Amino acid sequence: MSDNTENTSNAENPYRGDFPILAREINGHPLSYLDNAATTQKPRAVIDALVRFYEHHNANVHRGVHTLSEEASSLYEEARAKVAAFIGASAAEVIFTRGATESLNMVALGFARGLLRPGDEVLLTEMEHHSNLVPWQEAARETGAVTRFARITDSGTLELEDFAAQLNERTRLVALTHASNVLGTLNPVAELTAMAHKVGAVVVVDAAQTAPKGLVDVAALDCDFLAFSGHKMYGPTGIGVLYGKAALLERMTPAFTGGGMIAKVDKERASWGEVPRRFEPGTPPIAGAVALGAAVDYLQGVGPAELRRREAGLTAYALEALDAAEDVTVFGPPAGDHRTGVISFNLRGVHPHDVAEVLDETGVAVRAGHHCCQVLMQRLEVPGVVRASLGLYNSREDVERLLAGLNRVREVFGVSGVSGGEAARRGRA
Ligand code: 7TS
Repeated sequence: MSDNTENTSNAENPYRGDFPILAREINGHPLSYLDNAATTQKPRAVIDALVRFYEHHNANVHRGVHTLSEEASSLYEEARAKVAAFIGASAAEVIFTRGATESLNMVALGFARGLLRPGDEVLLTEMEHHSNLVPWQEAARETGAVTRFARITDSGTLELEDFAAQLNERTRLVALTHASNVLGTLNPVAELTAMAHKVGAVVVVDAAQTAPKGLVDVAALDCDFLAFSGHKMYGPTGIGVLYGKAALLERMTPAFTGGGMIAKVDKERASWGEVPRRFEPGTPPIAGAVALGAAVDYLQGVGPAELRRREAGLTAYALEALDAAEDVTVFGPPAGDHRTGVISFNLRGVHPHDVAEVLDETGVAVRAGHHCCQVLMQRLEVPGVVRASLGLYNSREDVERLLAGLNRVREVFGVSGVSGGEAARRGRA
């Protein structure tokens, strides 16, 4: 069992109290929120930043000379600087978007469509979220390029030899996830980027699942573009980030145009303003950006090492318990440095949605289904999986409530509930 690094009970978790929603009861039970890969809950500091902005500083940005507009503009730009520092970028390389999906689409629309020619290849992996798959599929379809998929192993890691074998002089773009939202697999992005750069490909990284863990350092990864969402990193919905290397952003065409992003407009044409605002037409999600800055402050207050240490310990604990149950199939790599706290599994004889529904009756929030990864579901040969994904405020109590909830599922559906440990004690394992 892992060392005593996690608090056993929710009451002892030093962060849980920062999140007001976690005081809620669900179906008469305390809430064990284990759906953090979908979205995280918000700490008081982030909620307060939103309220403070609207109560004291609200105005449009970069337009007025009045005091409020200047305050709003500087808060918005301060947030950009905080996000840039958080990922090791410069502020001019950080574009605020509505989320990871929009960020990836902006690159597909504004960069890939200009880059790809008939016969060119886009290399993806079998573990991509639809948001990092469909935009490339569409870009390929429109340009006559083809998409290829690097395979994954049976334990849910990327097959590095296959990735290497599929890279060739026709590979113009590689789009891959930093961590899988289903398997928890952490991909060796720095290594993969170096391989892709050797054949001259542009590398786009989906960091939706790793930004919340403080794992993104664009200088170390050396990727060309990188996308993530605020709402998965304890910030608000409706705000996200596209990072791009300065030279590539200069080459990218704005996918969306309008006010606030131009240098000059006449009846025939317009010229673009400076990067990054060239890619932020219209009124941006100002309050969201400011509150994302507060989320970054919060995460930096906790510290990436602490985030990782807590999650790794709790992940090992949960995986050990689930692996011990002979009627549970766990997908993804074993506990260790190469995975996050996203734990997907199926309970034999019960549909994933039924598992999630009964767990909800016990106050345990998990997600079930294909998790926007239908290519991965085909590879795993399952219609869907149950996913428990850990956040900063989870403790062993949440994992224990998940395990107890699974016993309830077994009771309700009349399926066997002998755990590996019990089976061994009874001499049946
Ligand atoms: N990429 C990955 C790896 C994701 O996990 C998600 C969202 C996205 C992209 C898209 O992010 P969005 O904020 O633009 O929607 N993943 C999930 C999930 O796993 N369950 O709900 C949303």
